[in-house]
Amino acid sequence: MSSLAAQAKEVMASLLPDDPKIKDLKRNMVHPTSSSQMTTDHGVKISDTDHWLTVSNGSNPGPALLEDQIAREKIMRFDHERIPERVIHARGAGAHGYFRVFDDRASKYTFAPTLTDPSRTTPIFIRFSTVQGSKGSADTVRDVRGFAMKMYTPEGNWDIVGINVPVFFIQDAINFPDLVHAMKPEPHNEVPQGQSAHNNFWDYVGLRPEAAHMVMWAMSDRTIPRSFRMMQGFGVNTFTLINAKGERHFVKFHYIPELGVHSLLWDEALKLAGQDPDFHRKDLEEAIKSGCLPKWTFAIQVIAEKDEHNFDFDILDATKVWPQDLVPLIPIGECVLNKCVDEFFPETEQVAFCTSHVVPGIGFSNDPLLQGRNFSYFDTQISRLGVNWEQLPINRPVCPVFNHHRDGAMQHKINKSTVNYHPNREDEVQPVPPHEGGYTEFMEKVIGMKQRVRTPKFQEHYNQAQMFYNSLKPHEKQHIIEAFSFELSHCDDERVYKRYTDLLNEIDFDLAKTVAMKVNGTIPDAPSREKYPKTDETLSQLYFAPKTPTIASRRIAILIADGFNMVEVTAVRAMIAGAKATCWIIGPRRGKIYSAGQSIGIGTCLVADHHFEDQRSTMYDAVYVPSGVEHAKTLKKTGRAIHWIREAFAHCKATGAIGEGVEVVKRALDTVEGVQLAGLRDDHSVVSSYGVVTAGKYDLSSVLTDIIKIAPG
Ligand code: HDE
Repeated sequence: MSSLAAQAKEVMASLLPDDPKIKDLKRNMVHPTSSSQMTTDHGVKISDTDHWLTVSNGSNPGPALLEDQIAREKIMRFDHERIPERVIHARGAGAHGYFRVFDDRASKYTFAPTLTDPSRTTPIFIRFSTVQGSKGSADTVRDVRGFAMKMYTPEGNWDIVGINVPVFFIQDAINFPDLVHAMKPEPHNEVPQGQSAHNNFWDYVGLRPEAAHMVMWAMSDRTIPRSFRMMQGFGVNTFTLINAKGERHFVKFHYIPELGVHSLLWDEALKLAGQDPDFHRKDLEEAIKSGCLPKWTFAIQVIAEKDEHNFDFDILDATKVWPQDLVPLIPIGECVLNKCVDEFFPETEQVAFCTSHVVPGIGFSNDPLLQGRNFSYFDTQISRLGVNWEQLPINRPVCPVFNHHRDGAMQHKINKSTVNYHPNREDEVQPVPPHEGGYTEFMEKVIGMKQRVRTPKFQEHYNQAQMFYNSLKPHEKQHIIEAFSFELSHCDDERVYKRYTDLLNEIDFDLAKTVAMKVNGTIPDAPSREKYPKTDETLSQLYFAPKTPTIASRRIAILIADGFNMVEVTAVRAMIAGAKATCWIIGPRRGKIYSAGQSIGIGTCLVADHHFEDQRSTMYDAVYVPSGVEHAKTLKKTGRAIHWIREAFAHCKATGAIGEGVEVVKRALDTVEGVQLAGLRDDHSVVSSYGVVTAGKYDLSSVLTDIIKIAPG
């Protein structure tokens, strides 16, 4: 077992025994072994599972008999394996973990012990998802990612059903079915899958300008994340916190990834969607299993009730962020994922979230999107999983559940009681007063006329879209321009792409002009409105880069062929492991690759994990080519190996080479202007150009020193 895996096992072992949710799930676990005997669902042992009962003369097959209850059961169970996939967020991956607060700093705002008691470790389950694509679509498509967390608290389950951007497309829940219909594959031909690049989506958002801000986020690098582990998370809607004095604050929830926020390039994302459609779910599993536990700081933004109207936007409008210079982030705790699911369907597929599931100390606001969500989630779980969905192992709370709800499909509880109503003569199952922990709504004075209305501040749509764009770095802006150019070029209805390029001019003149020129849209003559002056540096994903740069959990490919330098590769691998990255040997074939000075078939070798064709540079974060005369000669002649290096370079990945390896990299990049590689030299100096790091030589003594310094144990 690798040292990282051992470390991970240790971390998990230290955490899991006390984890009440994992203990709870164990009640339903079955552990089949080689001595487990096969039975029907009603428990009768089965002697033959391979041959349908037939009438046969022994030499020709005869008719199959319907009386074969064993075959019938097997086929019928299979026929009914599928349940409806989620109407949106169908494709996802999840993991278990825990949440802890640093101290009681949030007690100023809430009395919820989960957010205030540092001695408490709350089990969590997080499911990440894409939105548009169906269950079998690819992971790396351009799409917002779901970021839904269930906390199993002693006061009941609390779900924060968030995403990886801070705003949403619409303000009022009544528009949601239209939005989703427009975004999903078109009704006449069910095209496209896992993409928003089509007429209906751009038609809808062009006619609904409140979507402008979120569309900017959707076209940014945020929607092509490198990993679920490298995404920020946002609760988006405005909730409320209630403290022990009965005071209420508005709150937004945030997650900040320990590893920083990182994205793929669009070309990588496109290629990965075909080369490895499971890239993100595999990444999550690989990180947890190798001991690089995904971790986020959990933070809140709070606004006192009295300050609700002090902003130029409505704080209950989900298309707006609360700029952090006005409402600072308060880090209060951390979320860590430490256990992969044991079986996908009962855990990741059956987990079901509800925004309406909050615990005492946390409440809702009049955010019109949230109000609608509070209805929709419970409702959709009934159609997906049945009315007793909260009894499913992954969804059931770790605290006692008693009430007078009864029956329904798949009821698992057997209430030993003669009464199932309240009040009852036995005083059984009574409501709990607030001071003993019963949930109570905040008393709020509400005066108004019953009407369908969008209040004035909800009618301003472009200020924050501009603020977002103007807060980005030049390369982030360039990526947005390219994303719009890609998406609108996929729309072939002139009304659609012309209207959207018109709308872009409300956000930025240059953006609108450049995109319009690219997609044959409406080229503006002048900006259609004044620039909104505000910027917020925290909107750029670079803002959340870790203070100390790290390669932890990154995937590094070492390209080798027979004749490579074993001592050097051993040293580099040890260094990579020491830095908690993972290292993969890629060679001309999977299996043994022999080092310099060895005859092929005998002597020291490394086992290549993959060959150049079965994996691509897109699946790795960096590439390294060691020294070795024969090895370099082979790689220089191998088109796919040369392509690996070129492609990695084009995707701005770090590329390293030593000794003769430099010649290989030079060969790959010889047509790239501006990249001057040092080539073979006698010294040990390191030269870096455009992310390509080369060294003339790596001498044995320093290699050994490095191994000793880094090798674990
Ligand atoms: Fe959802 N959303 N949503 N949504 N949503 C669902 O519930 C809905 C919204 C989000 O991993 C559905 O169980 C309405 C905002 C995530 O299981 C459904 C409205 C945000 C997930 C539903 C919204 C989200 C869902 C489909 C507008 C970000 C996946 C399956 C009022 C803050 C959760 C399901 C998982 C799933 C309804 C808007 C996030 C139909 C009506 C805003 C992460 O109930």
